[in-house]
Amino acid sequence: MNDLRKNDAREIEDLETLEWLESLEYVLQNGGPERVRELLHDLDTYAHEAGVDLPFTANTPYVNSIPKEKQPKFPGGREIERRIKSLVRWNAMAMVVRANKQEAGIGGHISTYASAATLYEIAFNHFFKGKDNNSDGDQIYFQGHAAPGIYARAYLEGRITNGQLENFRRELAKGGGLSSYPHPWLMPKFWEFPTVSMGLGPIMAIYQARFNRYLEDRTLIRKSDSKVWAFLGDGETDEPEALGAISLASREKLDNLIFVINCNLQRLDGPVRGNGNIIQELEAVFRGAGWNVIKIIWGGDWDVLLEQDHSGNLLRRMNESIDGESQNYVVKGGKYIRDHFFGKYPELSELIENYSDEALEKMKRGGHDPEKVYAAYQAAISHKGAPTVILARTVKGYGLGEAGEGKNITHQQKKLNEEELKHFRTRFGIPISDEDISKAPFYKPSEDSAEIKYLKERRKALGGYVPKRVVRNQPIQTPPEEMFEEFYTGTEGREVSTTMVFVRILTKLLKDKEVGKLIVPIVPDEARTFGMESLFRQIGIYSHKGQLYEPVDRDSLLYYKEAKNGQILEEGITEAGSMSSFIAAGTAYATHAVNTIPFFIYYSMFGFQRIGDLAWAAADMRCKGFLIGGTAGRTTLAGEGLQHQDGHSHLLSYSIPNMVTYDPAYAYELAVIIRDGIYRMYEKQENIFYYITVMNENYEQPALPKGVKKEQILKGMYKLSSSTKKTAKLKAHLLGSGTILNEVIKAKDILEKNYNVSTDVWSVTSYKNLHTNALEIERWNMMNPTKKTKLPYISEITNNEEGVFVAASDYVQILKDSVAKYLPGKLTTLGTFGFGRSEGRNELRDFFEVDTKHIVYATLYSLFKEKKIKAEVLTKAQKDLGIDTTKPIPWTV
Ligand SMILES: Cc1ncc(C[n+]2csc(CCOP(=O)(O)OP(=O)(O)O)c2C)c(N)n1
Ligand SMILES: [Mg+2]
Repeated sequence: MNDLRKNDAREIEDLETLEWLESLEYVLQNGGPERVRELLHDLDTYAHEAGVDLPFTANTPYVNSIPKEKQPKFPGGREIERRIKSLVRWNAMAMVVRANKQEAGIGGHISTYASAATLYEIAFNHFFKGKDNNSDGDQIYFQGHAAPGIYARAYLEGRITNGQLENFRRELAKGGGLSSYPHPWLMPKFWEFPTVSMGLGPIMAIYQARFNRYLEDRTLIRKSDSKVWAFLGDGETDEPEALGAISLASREKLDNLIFVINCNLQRLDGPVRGNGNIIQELEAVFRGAGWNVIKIIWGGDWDVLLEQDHSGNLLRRMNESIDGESQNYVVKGGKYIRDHFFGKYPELSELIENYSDEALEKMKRGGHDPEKVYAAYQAAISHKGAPTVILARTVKGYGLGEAGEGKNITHQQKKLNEEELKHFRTRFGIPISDEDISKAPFYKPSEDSAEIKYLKERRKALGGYVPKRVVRNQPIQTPPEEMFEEFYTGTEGREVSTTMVFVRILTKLLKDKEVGKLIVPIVPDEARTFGMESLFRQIGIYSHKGQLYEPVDRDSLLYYKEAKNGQILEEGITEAGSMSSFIAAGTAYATHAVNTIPFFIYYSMFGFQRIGDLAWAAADMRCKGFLIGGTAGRTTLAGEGLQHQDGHSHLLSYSIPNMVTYDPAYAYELAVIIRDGIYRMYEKQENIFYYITVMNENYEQPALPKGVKKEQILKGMYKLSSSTKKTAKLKAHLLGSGTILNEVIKAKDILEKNYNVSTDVWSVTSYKNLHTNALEIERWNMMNPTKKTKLPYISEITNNEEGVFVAASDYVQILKDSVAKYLPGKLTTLGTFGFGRSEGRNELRDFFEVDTKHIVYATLYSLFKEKKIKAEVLTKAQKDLGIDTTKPIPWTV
């Protein structure tokens, strides 16, 4: 085809398009949107039948979801809100710049908040609900890196002092400072939700919204119109946790949940999708999952152009945009926009003929237009039956100008030179003189200024300042000792596992008048694994919809019962989701003033190793509750092998400072620990949470020995039995935990009978407790050299003992090594360092060298090293005990 004919064809096509569009417009005017929908559906069917393969798309065009005609009237004062926002912008920028002047490299982020200012300010002035008058308010997950803006607003509100602002990122400075990011642990009266480890905010927000429903359905709180808001970055959505649970939110129809994704099209290094379009991509993902999606892409000034464009080319051009190119429109200015965006089609060049380059440059992205943002939020809070996501297009580093607006380096920008500061000041109209500008001073108008008055009035009308963490719960009464007494008496010959004991304790707690309704059992599709299926029927599985079907096992006693007031959170196979539920339930004492007590039971191997960062976030949030690591221990879980056998979760739990950790062996230990846990967390209101391992090995559960104090069990170690062999020359102390305590007891018998070693047995319930207590005492001694030296608990109880010490457990050696120096004799440690194996229990214990014979042998070797016995005894023992000295090193194979 020659060029002339090509042009003709193009013209005809354009004409054809125009005719179709005009017809559609006619139908829209006369028949309304419903008729348009019908018609398009029929066209679609017709094309399909004619063999035209229309590609599936979950996308709508790249325009605002709410057309101008549907925008509600903006109720606020545009001008005053703009001024307030400018002040927040300035102070947020100044706090980062000043902090980096004081100490280079202290960090901080300017550009994230700069892009999100309108998104936050509209919410602060019109939507976020506070907690005044004992209301629960909204739960707001602020984007971690936007923290400077949130502080800057609190500064204007009079909640944060000049000094604190000055000490941003200097928390140890005199007078106190501000934490870099939202950390309730560090600022417990301010921040509620830690969000800076990206991806955790969104998933926690989803489960928070669902837990709010759970509390309502179980009548633990009143129904309210509280919302959960999660603000996140567009780059953040690449985290699997960010989008991994979105279908739960739509399935559960969580219309109390709003995601606001700040689509500044950039992350740290560069564009989120240079060659694509992140807004369209996210739209498809969320729409596909059943969310209500609201896009705010273009500011109001674009509406004028859209109305004037009859060629359809503006929409076409918008749809063609890829993000890498859009970024150029920010960085390269008006001329570039004219040439490259509008210049592609002659009709579009014509359309903007009367616009100056500067005017083109100033045309806003939707996320910077208060009226568009307001309209989106209004639509979101009124939407029924599905969660809403708002995809707001913004400019990263908005307002920074040459200093980094839209540039790839903008995320890391922390310093502004004098010219850049002046530019910022002038652009946002901050009354700071040229002389003062280089210092980047904070600026706050007087209390009776229109700005401060307006901002305070708005927050008052909305129920008080946010963010704000308030703890309003009343302590509860710990269940009485009698409830636990059956566990102190032993099972009298009956063999049961500590998992079964745990389930029995849980069942009793659930029946308790006081705490029963507060217990929240959480399982990631493992209730049957842990023998908890009787609870299905007894307390029901929570489902907002109730049970719409007859379960196949309806005739059985333990049928799968779902109910609106069900108590179990059966999360399905999502440890991250279950942990998020645990966090929502374990922090409800603060969020809702309800003392819910979560018990999250899971395969211990799929705990910290899998969701360690969420456990860290829980710790930061002062979360309470019990994490129960089931099928724990590297050698108790026969057959399962490398991916299932856990010998190190206790080591991982060491790393969480406020986590109390136990590896109990017996029913009475477990009962004492759980009761004390409830007491410490919910009566004494300590900011701790628990990790307890339970095992699936059956054995007789002994009675609480006379003379053993519960307090010793809690401190982490007590003497289980003293040797009756008082005259023997050789002395040993065996320390055992969990199921391996049974191996230790068998070892004692052999040592006493065959080797004439007087042997005492100690049960160690928590190496972590012993270790942290020792650290504390040693530190005290060091700080108080003139005072009487104190003894760590472990030293105190072993002080007068003689002989060698051997410790064995189903966990890695280093746990036991952590207490070695506090014992009066040499400690030999046996543990399970290495990859698990598919094998039987006995073979595994032999492989890892934690079985009876290895404990006996290690004890003899220790006595030999102390020169208490001869080498020949060892050589003989190897043979008698069946120690294979040529076997491979367990952690190398
Ligand atoms: C889990 C995790 N990984 C990496 C980081 C480091 N990090 C901080 S901000 C950032 C880029 C954020 O981009 P985006 O989510 O788009 O937010 P924006 O600042 O653009 O609003 C990165 C990689 C982090 N905070 N958390
Ligand atoms: Mg971004």
